[in-house]
Amino acid sequence: MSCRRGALIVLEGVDRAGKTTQCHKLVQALQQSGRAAEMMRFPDRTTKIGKLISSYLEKKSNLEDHTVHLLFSANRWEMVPLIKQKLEQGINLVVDRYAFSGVAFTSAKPGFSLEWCMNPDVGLPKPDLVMFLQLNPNMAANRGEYGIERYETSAFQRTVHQRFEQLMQDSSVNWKVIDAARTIEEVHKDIKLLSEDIISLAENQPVGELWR
Ligand code: NYM
Repeated sequence: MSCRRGALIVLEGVDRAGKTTQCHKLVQALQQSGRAAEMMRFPDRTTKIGKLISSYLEKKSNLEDHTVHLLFSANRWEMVPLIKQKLEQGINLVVDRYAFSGVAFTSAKPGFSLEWCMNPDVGLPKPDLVMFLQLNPNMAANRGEYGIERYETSAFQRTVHQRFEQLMQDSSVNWKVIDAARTIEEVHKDIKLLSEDIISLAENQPVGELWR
């Protein structure tokens, strides 16, 4: 492989933390500075599996809790060939949610351990950087009414936040916590700097395997 690989950069956080806005701004900023960059998001609702997930989230269908967890994971695995291909082509991928959301949301349901939830995602391409947009769930709720999709309640989001805190104790993942309570531009500045640093570091290293 002659060309330098792209970096896999993930943004995580509870709903309303501003992930999607920041992903778009980061892709734009990287492109403007002459770097190849593309955005991806999970769930990717456009695939067959993604459509099942979307219908579940919109409460148009019911799925058993383990089953939907595995579908979210399968929705990431089905994108792995594309992820690897883009990274090898030198394209930096900015990803809106990844396996961490998968684990945080399912393990917020009763009876699901972190360990069980992590298993299906073990071995996914490992992000070079995971930025957690930290926003206390009360502030997130103040950003306006939650939507009508599944999981969009303050109580559930508080538990999700606790699960993210547990996941962030794992030092095998390159977590960076970003204070998301500031203005869009302030948050963006931090995200851009951290991303530029990791892009330079990652280009000479192979892509790792998550949680392995
Ligand atoms: N979600 C997202 C999960 O429950 N498991 C996952 O693996 C992923 C990636 O889907 N409330 C949840 C978190 C969100 C919802 O996300 C849809 P978005 O970013 O609103 O489309």
